[in-house]
Amino acid sequence: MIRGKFITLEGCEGVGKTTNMAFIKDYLEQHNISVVVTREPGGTKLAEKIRQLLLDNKSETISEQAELLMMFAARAQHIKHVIEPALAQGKWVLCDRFTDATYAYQGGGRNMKISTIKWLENLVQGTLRPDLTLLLDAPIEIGIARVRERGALDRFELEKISFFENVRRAYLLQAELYPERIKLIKANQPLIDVQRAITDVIRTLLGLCALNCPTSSRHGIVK
Ligand code: Z5A
Repeated sequence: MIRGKFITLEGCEGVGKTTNMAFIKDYLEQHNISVVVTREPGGTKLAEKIRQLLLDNKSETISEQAELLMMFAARAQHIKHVIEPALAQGKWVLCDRFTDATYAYQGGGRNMKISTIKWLENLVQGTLRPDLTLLLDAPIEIGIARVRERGALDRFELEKISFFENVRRAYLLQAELYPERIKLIKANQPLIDVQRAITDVIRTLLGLCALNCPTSSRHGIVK
């Protein structure tokens, strides 16, 4: 069985991650790829409970350390019960946020040590890293305005603009550090143009898969 690919979507609030998940899923399925769509924090019963605790803006104050550990506790469950089994079955996993979000929010936003995050990443993930990450990027004000239009704000969405500026900066640094894996998509353009840029990147990945694994062309992967 050929292992599936692991694709993650990242970016600050309101840049269009959720909107484009469905688009990417449809695009992959048109190429006869079986896709598992999931999200972080979340993806399993227990991890979704942790998500609720993390987003609740009425709970007791959550310490930075607790927040970081809860992200990785949820991730450990998600990897064991959803991500790894799907990849092993040859399915592709499309995940709304993953560990780049931890570098951005807990590292950039909360100013936690990168070495600590890296240590937890290695502990929880072993060698698992996304094959491709689409980083949707737009000026903070644009995403925040979109989210505010939607209504009630969660615990993260109540942070100050400076927090999100730091998050965005940390995301862009990740993209600089891992240019092979992280592809930057301009998200402050009409949706049709965002989706054209996403298609270009995914098509390249599909082409590479077909080259590295000639049998994959039988599954409809484009060359
Ligand atoms: N978090 C963390 O701290 N550490 C971690 O390790 C992880 C997560 C994994 C939950 O994430 C929180 O967890 C998150 C970070 C933290 N903090 N916050 N906030 P989430 O993914 O559930 O939350 P989110 O980023 O706020 O998601 P979102 O608000 O749903 O944003 P989005 O998915 O990127 O955007 P969207 O829902 O697709 O689009 C928003 C609106 O804009 C919607 O009305 C669209 O129709 C519209 N839209 C989208 N694209 C366009 C374009 N191109 N033009 C015009 N309008 C558009």
